[in-house]
Amino acid sequence: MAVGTVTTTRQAAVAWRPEKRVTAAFLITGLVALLVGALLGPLQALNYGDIDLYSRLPFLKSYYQGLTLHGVLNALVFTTFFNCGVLIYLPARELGLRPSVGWLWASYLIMVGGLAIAGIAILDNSSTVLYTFYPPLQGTLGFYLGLALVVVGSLMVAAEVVRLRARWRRANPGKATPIVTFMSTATMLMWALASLGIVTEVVVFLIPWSAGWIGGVDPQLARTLFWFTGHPIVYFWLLPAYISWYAFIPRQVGGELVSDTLARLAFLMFMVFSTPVGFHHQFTDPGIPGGWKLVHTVLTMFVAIPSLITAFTVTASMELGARRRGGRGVLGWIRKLPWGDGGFTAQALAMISFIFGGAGGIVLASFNLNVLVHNTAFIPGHFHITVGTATTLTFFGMTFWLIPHLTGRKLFAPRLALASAWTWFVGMMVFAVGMHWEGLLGVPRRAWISNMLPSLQGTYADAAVPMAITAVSGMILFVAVIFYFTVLFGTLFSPVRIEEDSVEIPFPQTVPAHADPYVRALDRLGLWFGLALVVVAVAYLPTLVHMISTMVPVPGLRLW
Ligand code: HAS
Ligand code: CU1
Repeated sequence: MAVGTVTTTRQAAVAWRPEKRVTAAFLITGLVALLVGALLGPLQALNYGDIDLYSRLPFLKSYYQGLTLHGVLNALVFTTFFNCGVLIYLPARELGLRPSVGWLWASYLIMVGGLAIAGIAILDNSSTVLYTFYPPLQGTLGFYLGLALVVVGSLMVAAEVVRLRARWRRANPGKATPIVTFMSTATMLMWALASLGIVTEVVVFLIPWSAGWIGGVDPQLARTLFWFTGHPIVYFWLLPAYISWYAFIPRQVGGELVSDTLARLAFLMFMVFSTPVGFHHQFTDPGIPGGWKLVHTVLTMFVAIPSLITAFTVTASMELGARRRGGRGVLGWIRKLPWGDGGFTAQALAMISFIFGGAGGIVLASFNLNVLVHNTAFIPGHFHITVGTATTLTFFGMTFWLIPHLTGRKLFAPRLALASAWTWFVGMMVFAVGMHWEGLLGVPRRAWISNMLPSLQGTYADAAVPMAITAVSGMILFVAVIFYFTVLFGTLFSPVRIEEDSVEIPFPQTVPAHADPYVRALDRLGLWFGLALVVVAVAYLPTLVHMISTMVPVPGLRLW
């Protein structure tokens, strides 16, 4: 396992125990949510293989209820909890500054309370509104309130990250923020800005509507506010993975981050360009002028640039490490990467999946290609190799060192950990092939096709091959889930104790030159945040103002 440069004495390790406990609580809660959500995944895949198990389940009423649970737990809950854990703990350790543990526990409890309230609303089938909860589909108050509490808790953690960096800066005037802290703060600031849409949608409209205080909601406005957050949230899922790729992977492969400056620039570009692009989810929505859709398309291409930067910087950093380990040849160096280490391999496979996920995203961002596949199985195909693999598999890789680090327990069955990474990767890639292919044949997303009316059966007969592929992928992923969670719980309950902090955080060795004028300019996060606000205001305000002034509120519908 890679080692870091942070000096860790036994005393220091013990002193950090309160922070470790709260971090572990965030991570484990997120991972348990993932486990429940992921166990429903194979049922979703079988539905696309025209095999209906949902009708036979005693505890779920429909495919749609299962899909709501799957989407909310995997996309919203797992990611938010996991991110809150790592985005506060890693900077705190990098800076050597203790965050307020009481504040973090309060944030955690608010989020868990929210999760419980929303969970009940989904499980009792009162809120089968899918993870995008578009009005006029109407869930119960508990669903919206619960999700709001999860967001509130995450913003409280964001505030603590910002506060931590401010404390460090006061004590270290003129110095550039260490890179993990820089990236974590930029990510949280991006999330704070991004969350304005969903907070407005839920607090101003959906909570009063579901409580019966207002009679209707304008679906168009609600969707627009949703996607204001719904696009940048995908970077909230991705950026903690990028932190690992930039800051930790180079050390784990024996290399170095080749450009600290480019890495920082990438994060700033995410802060500025992540939010003003939501219309690329609404190309087919009426009520948004074509010109503004075009602006969001152009800005979407801008937000792909930091990912392209990442692809080259991270590959170069890994190549450096592989060549130091004796790698030769144009591509021969790849063999010298530590493929026997599950922690590395999970993340390398995550990167490979993202080459395809990212390319698919760029296809989707083009208006004329988007209309061919919008609302088809192509879209879940895309997001299972972005959030489902690039993010999730990277998080798996991180847990293989982070959970032992936090809990002082030895990683259980490292070879099984490695196997879980490969099985997840293969399962998701096979799933993606099936779903993208089905999408091209017009198979819709979010459809209970395995339970269609007899008169409609056979509608998707020409998609039989990709549908079979999707069904098979569900089985592979089921095995991957068993493998990964055996490793996780095996570690958590392992009787084999190791010295705390003996698995160190693989912080990068390089520190930026403090006098470097570029790094100092990049370090002015407040200024960049201001710029982000301006860009978002320009991209959104004209359309939002018009929508608000022409609102057509409609009452709620319950179609399940
Ligand atoms: Fe997306 C829909 C466009 C990235 C997630 N996306 C979705 C939905 C989700 C999602 C969940 O424009 C569905 C929402 C719903 O339910 O309706 N997406 C993009 C674009 C990007 C993109 C342009 N998406 C993501 C990421 C996600 C995510 C990241 C989650 C984490 N997406 C769209 C559009 C839609 C959409 C449309 C709407 C579709 C519709 O009609 O509804 C870009 O950010 C992608 C840029 C990425 C790259 C790839 C860079 C590659 C890297 C890997 C490096 C590899 C290495 C290999 C180093 C250009 C960084 C090393 C080699 C070794 C040997 C190890
Ligand atoms: Cu998007």
